[in-house]
Amino acid sequence: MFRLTATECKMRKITLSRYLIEQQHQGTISGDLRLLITLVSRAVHAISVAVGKGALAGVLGEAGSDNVQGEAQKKLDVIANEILLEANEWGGHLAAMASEEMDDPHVIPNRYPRGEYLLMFDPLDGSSNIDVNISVGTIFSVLQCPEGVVDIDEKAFLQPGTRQLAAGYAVYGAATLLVLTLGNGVNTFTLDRENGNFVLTQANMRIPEDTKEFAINASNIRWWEAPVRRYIDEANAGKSGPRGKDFNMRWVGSMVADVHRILTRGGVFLYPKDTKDSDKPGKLRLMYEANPMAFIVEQAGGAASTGRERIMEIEPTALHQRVPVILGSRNEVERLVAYHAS
Ligand code: AHM
Ligand code: MG
Repeated sequence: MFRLTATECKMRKITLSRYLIEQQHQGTISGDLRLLITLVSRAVHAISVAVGKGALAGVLGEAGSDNVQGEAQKKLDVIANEILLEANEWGGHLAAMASEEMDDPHVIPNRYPRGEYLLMFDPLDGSSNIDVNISVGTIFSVLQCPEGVVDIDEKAFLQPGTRQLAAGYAVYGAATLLVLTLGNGVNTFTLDRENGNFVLTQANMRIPEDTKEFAINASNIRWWEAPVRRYIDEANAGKSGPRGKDFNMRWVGSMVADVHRILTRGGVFLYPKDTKDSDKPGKLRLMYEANPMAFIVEQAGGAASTGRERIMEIEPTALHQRVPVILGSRNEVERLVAYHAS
């Protein structure tokens, strides 16, 4: 496993293309998986341009439609979804795609060659932040299409997160970042806006095991279950409480931004099960939010759980199913799991 400082990365100018070619030579990925990640990165670049133009391109505001979860779609949700579909449809590497913004999977049309991979994405995560100019992102996950499946439907996608071959997210923030795991560590690439290249800027990222920072939407406190309430109460008690240290809290409201902070300096992110709506065991979606983030966090030495089970081991039952999410610094996640067990 290689470790480079930011300066070394800059000096060596390892582009995403070069990184992927080297991974292919080492046998980590196939040529088709390399193409898939390359095309996703092109889509990320295009979405970054659209997000960056904002009101100038008339892309802010509501689309006037709802997605399958009954949430109002933003114009940029729809645009980002289209960009990802178009970028990935023709390459011959995919069997189908699924998205937060589409009720059913999009099977590759007959006019294009069909490949062996399945791509899932949340095209614009945190899109409620888009109109107020706060970071948003894209999350994606890659699975193998089960052998022998010809008529692809939702069932082909219902595989546990442990089967993911690659996962990543983009953050459209002050800089546009692409964070990627191919199952052998986590690397961050920064978009060089002058030439369109993604350049490796943080290699082999590791999440500190301990933290003094948590991320949760505290306005939901009245619906939290006892273990979560206990954890947050103890953290808020600070130095004189059972944890013996003061904690800080951050909540961007875009999972990509909150997770990226945790990947960079540690912390724990919670969107836990609560009693607000008994039909929803959490807010975040398993297949294209929780699983890819869990894969990345585990690859960086962190942990990801619902509080009751490891996220990546959940046997999915529906494409758009929701799950509780607790992820980040390993020791804090383990503490929360222990609180749930007791
Ligand atoms: P989205 O995919 O529709 O944008 O919803 C997911 C987002 C996450 O990015 C974020 O962590 C969470 O919803 C914020 O929820 P809340 O507004 O309840 O704080
Ligand atoms: Mg989302």
